Amino acid sequence: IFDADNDGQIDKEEFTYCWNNWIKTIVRPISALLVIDVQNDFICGTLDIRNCPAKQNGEDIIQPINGLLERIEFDAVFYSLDWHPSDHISFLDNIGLRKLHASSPLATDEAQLYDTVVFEGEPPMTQRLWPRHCVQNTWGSELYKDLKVVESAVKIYKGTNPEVDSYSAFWDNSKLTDTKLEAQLKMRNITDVYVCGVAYDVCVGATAVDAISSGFRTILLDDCCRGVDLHDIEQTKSAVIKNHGVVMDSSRVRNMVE
Ligand code: VGL
Ligand code: ZN
Repeated sequence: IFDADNDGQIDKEEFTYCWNNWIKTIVRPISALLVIDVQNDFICGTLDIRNCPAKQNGEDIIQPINGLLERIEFDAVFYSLDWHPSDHISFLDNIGLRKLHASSPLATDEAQLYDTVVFEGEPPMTQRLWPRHCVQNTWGSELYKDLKVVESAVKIYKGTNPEVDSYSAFWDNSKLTDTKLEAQLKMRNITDVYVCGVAYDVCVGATAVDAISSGFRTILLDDCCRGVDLHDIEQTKSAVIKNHGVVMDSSRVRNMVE
């Protein structure tokens, strides 16, 4: 904006007028917060991340996430829930229910928690094995009790197909079925997606990478995430940065309205 009456400067009043009357309409980001899998089982239940290699504590993210929800007016808030049937493929104790493929690095009686095996299928299915967690309609699958849940929020359920795991809140791991999250975001004209939750290097990372692929400006909120493995957490951050996403702390998030 060039103002010939004022040495090319525009004064604050004029800028405010322009911002309120048309710039904002054109360029204001429309933002959504995605809160990924902040459920009892990951914070204090069967897949408590305090027992995972990184020894992080999921409880640490509750205050920063609640603070963000109190301080910032997001245009939309989504909570994803890992929502498995009892016979889900990712549970170590279900390994006997399915046949392993010849290419599996481990046999049925060798596989341990967190190991990766390959199940038979078309195509064969690579799967990491987890303790039984987030079984539909159990205490473990409920959102953690101290997490603030905003009224207008939308819940996204994932991992409901027993035969395929689903880390991203957008797609299952085979990219066969989507959760309708992308359609919900596009329907609301969302441009910017803020991502937080657990596990940093599993579901949060997969969701952030898919958000970038779907064309959203994507901000990963580092202090609002806790994960399984320190090396994988570093890889998650690098992948987001390499794909032109942003990794930052929630203290730097500002309201864009007014
Ligand atoms: C998750 C492992 C298995 C997660 C879900 O929410 O990050 N991790 N299922
Ligand atoms: Zn799961």
